[in-house]
Amino acid sequence: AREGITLVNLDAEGVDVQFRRDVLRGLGEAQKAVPARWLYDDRGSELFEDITGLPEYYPTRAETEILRGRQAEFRDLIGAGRAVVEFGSGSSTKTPLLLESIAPAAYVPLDISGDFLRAAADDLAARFPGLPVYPVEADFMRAVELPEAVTDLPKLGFFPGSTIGNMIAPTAVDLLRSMRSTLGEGSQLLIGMDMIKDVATMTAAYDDSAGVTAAFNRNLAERINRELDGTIPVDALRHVACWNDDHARIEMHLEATRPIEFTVSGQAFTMRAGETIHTENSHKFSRRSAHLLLFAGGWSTRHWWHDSEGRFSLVLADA
Ligand code: AVJ
Repeated sequence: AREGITLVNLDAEGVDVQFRRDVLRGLGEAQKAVPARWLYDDRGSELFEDITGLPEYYPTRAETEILRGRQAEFRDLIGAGRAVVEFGSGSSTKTPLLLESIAPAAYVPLDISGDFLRAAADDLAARFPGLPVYPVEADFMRAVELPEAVTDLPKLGFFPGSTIGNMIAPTAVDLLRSMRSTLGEGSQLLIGMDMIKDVATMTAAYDDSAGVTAAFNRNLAERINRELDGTIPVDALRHVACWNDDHARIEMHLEATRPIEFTVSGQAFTMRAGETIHTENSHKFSRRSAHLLLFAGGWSTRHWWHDSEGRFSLVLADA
């Protein structure tokens, strides 16, 4: 982490001030909305892990299929000896598949949460004895100074999971540009992007029959009640996942099933029946829109891989 930057800011009562600010501001807007990052507390991260195993949630399986099936091609196009810089603390299945295919010189996971980061880094170091691992606690939405040990190595950025799809275009472009400054001239980026497909498949992935995604979404309201002294009647909030065709994205909302009133940190709010809180966007891409977004962010696409059903892409791009 860079000096002088506090990643999590707690007030005297131990309340995350950024969380409170985002929630109070977001609930005050005409279309109520809370930034999606707040879905991922411990419980939310646990529920997301469960989501990745659901029959309807194809992205994780599709991306893993590519990482498993194309290892020889990664070796040819990326080559050995790079420092792999992962944006996010890494997944126990995806990251090893990449590392074992390209024989990197170092692994640098970047994450805003030190706890997840260190756990994932220890895990990885144990699986790859001899691979130097340099975890960096940082907000990768801004340019990050990498450890000195990797400055002279060529870099490969790794950003799987179509996490880029959570951002609206201007934020995504800012991030891609930050990644480019973090990684430097001559670097490569391997990025997962979920593709536009039939609406039923996309919608089902965010509205599973077991109700795990609904629990994940509702956990945000529970978290507000837990951490911000909220009185939201969570039982009056229904999980909604819908396709927004103009923006090519799945949106998650929490919809009031009846008129409700509640307080958060002492501030009063009301919702009409049918009114929603917008909780997440998950943008889907065509080859053209993906190429355009990457290009706007300073990256030229070099190679595309997709799974056997054409649902998900891994894109290799050059700085
Ligand atoms: C982890 C952000 C990529 O958008 O598909 C899954 C999150 N939300 N189900 C996605 C998510 C609901 C996921 N990302």
